[in-house]
Amino acid sequence: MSWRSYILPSRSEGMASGLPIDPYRVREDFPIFKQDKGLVYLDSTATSQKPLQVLEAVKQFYAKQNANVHRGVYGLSVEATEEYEKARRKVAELINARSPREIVFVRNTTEALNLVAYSLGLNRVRADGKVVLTVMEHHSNIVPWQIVSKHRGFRVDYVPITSDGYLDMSAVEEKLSGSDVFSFVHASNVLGTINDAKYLTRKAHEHGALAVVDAAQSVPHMPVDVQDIGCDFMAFSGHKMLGPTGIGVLYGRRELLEEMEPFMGGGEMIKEVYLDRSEWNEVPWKFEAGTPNIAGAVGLGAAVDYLKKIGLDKVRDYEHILTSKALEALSELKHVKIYGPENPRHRCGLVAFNLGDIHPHDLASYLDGFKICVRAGHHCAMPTHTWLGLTATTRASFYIYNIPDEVEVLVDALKKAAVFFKLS
Ligand code: 7TS
Repeated sequence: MSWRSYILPSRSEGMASGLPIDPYRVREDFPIFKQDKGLVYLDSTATSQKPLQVLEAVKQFYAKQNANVHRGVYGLSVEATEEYEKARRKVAELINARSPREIVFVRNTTEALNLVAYSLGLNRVRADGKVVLTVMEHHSNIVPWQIVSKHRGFRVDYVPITSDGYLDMSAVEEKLSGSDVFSFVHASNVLGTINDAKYLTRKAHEHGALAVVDAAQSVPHMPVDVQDIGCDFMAFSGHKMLGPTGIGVLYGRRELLEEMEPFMGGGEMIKEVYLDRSEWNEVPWKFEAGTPNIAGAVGLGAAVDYLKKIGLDKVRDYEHILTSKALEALSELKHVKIYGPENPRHRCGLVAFNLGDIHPHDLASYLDGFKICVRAGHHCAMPTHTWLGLTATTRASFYIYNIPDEVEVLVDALKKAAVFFKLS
């Protein structure tokens, strides 16, 4: 592949005044941008890049504190356990959980949602009951419920989407009637729509349903307070918020976690094991079978520190600026069709679009020729695409290390693509 890379402006040329975040300062912490100065990374919705502080925390753990947790009485193991539990406290504080005991470490959002679907679906949802989802869910909040409903027989129903890309609020009451669980996405990874999690939780509770929030695209990008929202469960991934892959979080209200059956069995999650039965450990360890991703949790703790130092309100404000700029610039292009709400205040930091009839995979490959990384496909949200009447879109997404000029780089490359693919 021969790269026709854009030269991104240096800090002095490109520094826009008055931004909530100095992205040039942020970029200095991310080795990937030093290694490749022409890289235009617009795929943080899939996974974020990692700052030195996170890399260093993981390295330090393995170099100096590595031992298994909750097992040894020797000093090193106690130290490793302390580091692991410290990370849990940081995550609890980030989302304002009442206690670190409400934070379960898992692999990712997918595992967190499977845990909830299996534990609630096998034990709590009535066989003649109903689980309500929305049409804008990621597959990880659809497929586990479908699998479990096959065993139990409960119905799975969906809140539809309006033509302008919002949840159809007029349908919420009717869908929730007779339901046991309402599991919904906080911010859509395709439409960008930010749903009112507090309102939806209240509606779930009014109907006697538990509220589960898929916060994979919200916790990394905006202040999120589980007590204010009032939800029963919340799922998110470390790798989308500057942390390592293989570490994710399930927040659950303590009373509920205590009542629930575990999702996986094995070491760590038990108090006593007999040949005919076992007794579970206390929460959250009851849900953490086997050796966890200790270094991953430590890395996530460092990512939380990093984000808190910047301030998630600033992260949100900065992404709003980038998203507004992208929406404006893309909508001026002749062949571009943008999906999701028009108002950038109602969106998170991503824009899914199509350019004429160019297949998103062809477009993404063309853009890759300029070192522009965008995602193409159904983004693990096939029902959302079916609703759009499409099989695929191209998606650009932003984070704290993106600079406003990268929007222009994308727009310029899209203009070239229109010529290259001979759009009339
Ligand atoms: N929920 C939402 C809203 C997501 O965007 C994703 C990942 C997940 C759940 C699953 O997260 P995981 O960490 O368990 O994989 N979304 C995407 C995406 O849009 N492109 O790649 C992954």
